[in-house]
Amino acid sequence: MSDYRYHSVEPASYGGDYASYGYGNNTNGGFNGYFEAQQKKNNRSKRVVIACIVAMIVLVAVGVGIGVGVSKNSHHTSAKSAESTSGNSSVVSQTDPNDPSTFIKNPALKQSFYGIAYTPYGSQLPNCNNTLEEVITDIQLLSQLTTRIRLYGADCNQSALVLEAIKQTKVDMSVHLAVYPIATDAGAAYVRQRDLVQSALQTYGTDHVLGLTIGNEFILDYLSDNGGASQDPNSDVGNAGADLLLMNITDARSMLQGIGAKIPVGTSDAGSYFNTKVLQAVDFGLSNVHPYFAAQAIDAAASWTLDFFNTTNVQAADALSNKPTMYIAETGWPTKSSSAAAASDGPSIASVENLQIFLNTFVCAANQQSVGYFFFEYFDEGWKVKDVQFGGVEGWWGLFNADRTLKNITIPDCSKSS
Ligand SMILES: *[C@@H]1O[C@H](CO)[C@@H](O)[C@H](O)[C@H]1NC(C)=O
Ligand SMILES: *[C@@H]1O[C@H](CO)[C@@H](O)[C@H](O)[C@H]1NC(C)=O
Ligand SMILES: *[C@@H]1O[C@H](CO)[C@@H](O)[C@H](O)[C@H]1NC(C)=O
Ligand SMILES: *[C@@H]1O[C@H](CO)[C@@H](O)[C@H](O)[C@H]1NC(C)=O
Ligand SMILES: *[C@@H]1O[C@H](CO)[C@@H](O)[C@H](O)[C@H]1NC(C)=O
Ligand SMILES: CC(=O)N[C@H]1CO[C@H](CO)[C@@H](O)[C@@H]1O
Repeated sequence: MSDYRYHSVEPASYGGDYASYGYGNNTNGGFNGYFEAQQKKNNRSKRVVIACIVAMIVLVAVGVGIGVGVSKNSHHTSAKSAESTSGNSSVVSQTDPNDPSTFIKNPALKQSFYGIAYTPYGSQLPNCNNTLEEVITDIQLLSQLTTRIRLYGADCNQSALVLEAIKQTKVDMSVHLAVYPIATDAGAAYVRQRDLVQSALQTYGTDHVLGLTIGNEFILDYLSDNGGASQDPNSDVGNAGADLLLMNITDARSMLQGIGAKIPVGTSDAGSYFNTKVLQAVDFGLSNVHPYFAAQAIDAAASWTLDFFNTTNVQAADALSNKPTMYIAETGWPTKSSSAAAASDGPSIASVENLQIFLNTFVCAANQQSVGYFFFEYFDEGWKVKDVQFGGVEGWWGLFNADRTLKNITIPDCSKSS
């Protein structure tokens, strides 16, 4: 069973395989990797639109921030370089407005999550409209839910912003830094982000760094762009993609060695897309496992996720001599959709009630089974939310809304049992 899934070659066989769990007739192919691949292509073509919207939102946000006297003087120019600053006091209160470590905890938040997936708002080229203020607010909130977060890339100085926010909030938080290489840019994205990671590590050290992830769905994307996502990750095409990724993994290791940073190096991919050569070269693998895209009904979602991860990812990694540690890179449940058509995937239905059920059934069970996971995700990604055209469920996976208010959910309380 695990081999079948791990080596599946046709979208139909994924659908069929998921159907073997009792949820057949999956209308869109039942295959999260393929779905994500399509979404990404759309995303790329919409980048300019997104950038404009993000710029607009941040402009408004900064305006409001000044209006309510949230922060210190000259907010505009100090936003990205301030030595000491504070978060958004309309979301998180601080007893000392100038000391982010004095934030007041929200009793509704419980430190029950192994980890949470996080991208600081606006951390996207070309605009880089992220701010330390916003990252501080995020870290204040995230630290009440978990002690671990993962990033997806390093553009727009996000590694340093996160490490600076951890420093100023003085919270118990560690981060998987990441580099998001692109197979078709001759290594430009890789080098740009590697250098940002290096600089952040040189400034902040590794005390709050769990590891460095090279690649986000690199093999899935490579297959999608070179013949289709239905190909085996260990096919010739998959191995050609792996050779590219391996160059960057090797380079990242020598960068880390060069600065004396002893942290593990890994990669992240969709659950069925781990190439064996890549797994043999990493210390850890982060696997996206999405019951929603696998057309799971909510009542089966948590057990399906844990079983898929165990049989497909953990067992494949255990069979290798280097035995990379596997984590769930993303799992979660969307609360709504920007289009009615995407609001369900077979028996999977996007709703707040179903997110609550997934939280209730997944979080404490995964903790008890010692499964390392990064819940997807911290908040709704506002810049995607605005684009109803390609939106679907993409922008609606947050525990928090885009404005950082908690959704109508109860956070499970099982921190002591993990
Ligand atoms: C602070 O949070 C409020 C409420 O979520 C939001 O409306 C406002 O834009 C935020 N301000 C900044 C500067 O992020
Ligand atoms: C990156 O962020 C850190 C922390 O806020 C800051 O000290 C540094 O100046 C920033 N670098 C760039 C290039 O923006
Ligand atoms: C990173 O990988 C790309 C291919 O994706 C390759 O062209 C580039 O040379 C690599 N760079 C380094 C420094 O490893
Ligand atoms: C994972 O799979 C192995 C082999 O089938 C099994 O022995 C183990 O109990 C499973 N672990 C969990 C947590 O399901
Ligand atoms: C919040 O969720 C609860 C439980 O599902 C429900 O009874 C209540 O109506 C919801 N409140 C809002 C404002 O949606
Ligand atoms: C609000 C804000 O800071 N907007 C900026 C987004 O990024 C572009 C490009 O750097 C700037 O021109 C905007 O001012």
